[in-house]
Amino acid sequence: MAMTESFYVTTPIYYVNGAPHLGHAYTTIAADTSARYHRMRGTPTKFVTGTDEHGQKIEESATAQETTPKKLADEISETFRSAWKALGIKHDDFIRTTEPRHKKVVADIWNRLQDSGDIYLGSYDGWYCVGCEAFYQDADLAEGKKCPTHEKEVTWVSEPSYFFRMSKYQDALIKHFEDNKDFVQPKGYYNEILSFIKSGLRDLSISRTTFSWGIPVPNDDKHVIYVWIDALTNYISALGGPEGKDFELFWKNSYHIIGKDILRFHAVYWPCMLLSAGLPLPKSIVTHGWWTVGRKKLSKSIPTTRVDPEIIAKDLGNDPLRYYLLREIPLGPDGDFDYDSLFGRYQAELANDLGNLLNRSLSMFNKYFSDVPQVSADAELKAQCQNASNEAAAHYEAFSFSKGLEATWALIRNINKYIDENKPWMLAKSDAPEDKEKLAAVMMNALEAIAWSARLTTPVLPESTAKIFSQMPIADGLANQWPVSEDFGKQVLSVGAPTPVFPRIEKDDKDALIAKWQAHSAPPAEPTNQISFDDFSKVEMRTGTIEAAEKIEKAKKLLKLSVNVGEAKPRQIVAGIAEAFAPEALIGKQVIVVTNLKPAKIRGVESQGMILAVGDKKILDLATAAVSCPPGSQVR
Ligand code: ME8
Repeated sequence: MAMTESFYVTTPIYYVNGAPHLGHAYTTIAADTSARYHRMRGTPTKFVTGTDEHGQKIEESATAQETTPKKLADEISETFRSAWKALGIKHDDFIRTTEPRHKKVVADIWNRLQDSGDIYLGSYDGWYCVGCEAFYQDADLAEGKKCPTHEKEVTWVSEPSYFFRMSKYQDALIKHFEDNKDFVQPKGYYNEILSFIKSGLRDLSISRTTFSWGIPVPNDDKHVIYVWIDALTNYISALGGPEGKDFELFWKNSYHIIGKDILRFHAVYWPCMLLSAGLPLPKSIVTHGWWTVGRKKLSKSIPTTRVDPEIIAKDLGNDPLRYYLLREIPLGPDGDFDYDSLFGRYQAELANDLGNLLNRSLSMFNKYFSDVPQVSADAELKAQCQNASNEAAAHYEAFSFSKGLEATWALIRNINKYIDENKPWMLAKSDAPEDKEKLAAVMMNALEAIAWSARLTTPVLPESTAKIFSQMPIADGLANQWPVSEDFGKQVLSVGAPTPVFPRIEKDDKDALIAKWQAHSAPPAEPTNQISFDDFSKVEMRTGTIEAAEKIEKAKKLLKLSVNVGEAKPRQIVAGIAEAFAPEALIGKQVIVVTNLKPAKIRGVESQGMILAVGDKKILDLATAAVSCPPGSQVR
């Protein structure tokens, strides 16, 4: 991608059926990183995220939670907003599909499709997955009529529906793919979706009548607009619609970052809608894989695999989490989240390679100098810096964050090597004037290169570079600009005392953090001791009066009682209360008896019920009623 006059990046707008997890954070962090990079290049940038609030799925979630869809949407939309705030995401807009500014544009798009003669009324009979909010053909379904993504049974839908003539755009879309090889990236996803389009596009059902939580179809409010038509339109309603000023500036350079689960909607439905509406297509659909935990997809609906990005970031910092997610896997394939690799990268790459480089350089500098000396640039180190910038820039522009970081870390390792080879600590011991000069040159070149590499990491590590530049202030404005050749030698203004930006984490602390995060993310344990009401109501309890009590031979703890429970004959009950009560103290006492317990022999004596006692280890009293009741009164 050449330098552009604008940059527009979006995340999917997330469903408000559950709080954000690491997967949502990943997409949002990726978009945030590319927006930060383009802002550093001085490109007018817009980064939009938001929430997808209509549809059957949200209506059903609201009903299940005994609330209204709007209340649920307000509440969960806010959890996304606050998660992004906590994670230091700097979006320019947060769009909600329940906002009037969005609904207006959705109606406009519908009318454009209609004006193109692409909407007709019919009826839809087929499978629907509420989880995906998607229609499925028989051939698409997994065994047992299950949705391939959610592995939940799909439902049969039969209702009147408006249809969109998507089939009409098959050829135009294939041509667009062929003319724009980066329309979907990475390449694997491009090929997959192109062959899907070539296999034939069907018309799409674009309205529903069996629920009401959605945007009504213009002029036919018995129908609500299919939630994906509604949701996809957010990308242009956030720009003020096709007539908006932002649309003109940004749309031509628009990039949708999404997960592979929603590729078809973005790479097939959305471009066909835009073709029909007479609008240009987005520049590219940037598709990533799934984060898994123990190879299981993270999901709002399968809580065992929920990993909470906020708690990790709170304990470890936002930047280490960003670094791990963007460095660990290239954008495209799936990746398995692993706490050990998170800490491994933290320790080796952040604490050692970068953190320690900064620490030791600042300490040495402060030991040897009080002012920043003027020196000339080391040509080789400067060239390495420039190359790293070029490489990292190309990778960030191609959304290859992992490679961008790799190029930056190659530079960081070279700076470490530069220091090791030039041994400033040896130069400092020498009184020779040329060694003094060399010491100044080595230290200043190292610090310039550190400042440079910190600037290259800024899109991914914005909070850490701010800390670095508070210890080693650089010339005005440069911290927020992508470094260019003439900056080298003019960055570092002064050198303060080092404070570790990535403090080392000892093994015990690491283990404690992992245990804490795992406990936090585990689903609340299902209580195993619960019984149902039906179970409880099987127990029959009545009041009784003890008429006789005696010890049982050779059984220290047992008494044999005769208890009147309102029947023709008193019950014989064996009770383990001999250590708490003398037999004579019990005569006439009112107790509560379980009367439908199967008779059992205890030490050879039949027991025809059980009396209820109070106390943990030691018996403190026998359960009774506070008032005197006729024997046999029911206890409920
Ligand atoms: O699909 N790994 O919303 P959604 C990586 N509302 N990314 C993941 C992920 C995982 N395990 N799980 C989710 C919707 N994501 C629609 C979008 S857009 C017009 C409408 C991320 O809440 C990934 O970006 O189900 C995925 O595409 C998105 O969350 C789905 O979020």
